[in-house]
Amino acid sequence: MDRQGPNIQWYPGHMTKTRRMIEADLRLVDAVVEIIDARIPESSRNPMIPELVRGKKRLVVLNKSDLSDPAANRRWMRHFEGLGCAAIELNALTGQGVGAIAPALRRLLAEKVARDRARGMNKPLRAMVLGIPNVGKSSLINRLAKGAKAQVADRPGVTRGKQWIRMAGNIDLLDTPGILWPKFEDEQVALHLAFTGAIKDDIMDLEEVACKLLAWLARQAPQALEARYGVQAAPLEGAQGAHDLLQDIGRARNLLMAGGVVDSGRAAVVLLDEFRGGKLGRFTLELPPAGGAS
Ligand SMILES: Nc1nc2c(ncn2[C@@H]2O[C@H](COP(=O)(O)OP(=O)(O)OP(=O)(O)O)[C@@H](O)[C@H]2O)c(=O)[nH]1
Ligand SMILES: [Mg+2]
Repeated sequence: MDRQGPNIQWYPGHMTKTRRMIEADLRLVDAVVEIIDARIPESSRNPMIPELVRGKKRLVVLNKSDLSDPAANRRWMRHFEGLGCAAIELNALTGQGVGAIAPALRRLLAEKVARDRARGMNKPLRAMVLGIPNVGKSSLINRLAKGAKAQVADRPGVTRGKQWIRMAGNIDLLDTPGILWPKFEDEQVALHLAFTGAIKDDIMDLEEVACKLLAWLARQAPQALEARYGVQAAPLEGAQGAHDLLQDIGRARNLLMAGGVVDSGRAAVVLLDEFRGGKLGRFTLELPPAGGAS
């Protein structure tokens, strides 16, 4: 359904063009459904969003909430509600949480609904999906499209060639999402995107990413590493410690090359795959600032 995949190279000209397209689409809608990755709510947002969508009501969808820590999901929802947004948890793969979207949008737009009603109108509310690559935009749109009674036909004049999906609750959703770029320049952000699989693996040094992830896990949840791989994860002493731990994991999984040398490249792939798939547990890498909204 998307025109662009996750391989986008975000050069400045492309960013400007994308931004203009999103600005044009924003004029057509009453609200924005901003999808973020519940494991990395900060890193999976484009920092420009608040400015870009100013004046529009915003529903923040914490997607992939099956992979993140449930208590952290609740904290993040309170955080976004404190900023005046609506917020829900979603698993776009199973559809869990999808039924909460239309009611949340109607509550968010209650004033507009009341205004329309006072004028004797019952116009559909209109919304669009926004998010960085790989957060689950297509999964959500496909799910909503399946649940919809019919694909809303092109309505020339009103929508200028756009396709809409009519959802439950008298809501029309633009069928193409706005794709924004994450903030790659920040090293911490880039790593968190890499840990969760939002950055293509072939542009990164996977062993380095795996070692950084191991350092984080050894601090936050050594027992998860110990339980899954039977390794001693804590205490971990610096970069060499992480590298040794990756070797231990490779050995535990029998990922050996000729001469019994551990294939640390394959060990890195295994660790990252299993972490991203939730096999080590549910983790949230970023928490909202303490003390409420900021
Ligand atoms: N575990 C889990 N995986 C999900 C969820 N939502 C999406 N995914 C997976 O995440 C990956 C990306 O999902 P898409 O729906 O293609 O994401 P997108 O935002 O459309 O990505 P682009 O088109 O690349 O911008 C796919 O492998 C999905 O199966 C979720 O709630 N939980
Ligand atoms: Mg997509």
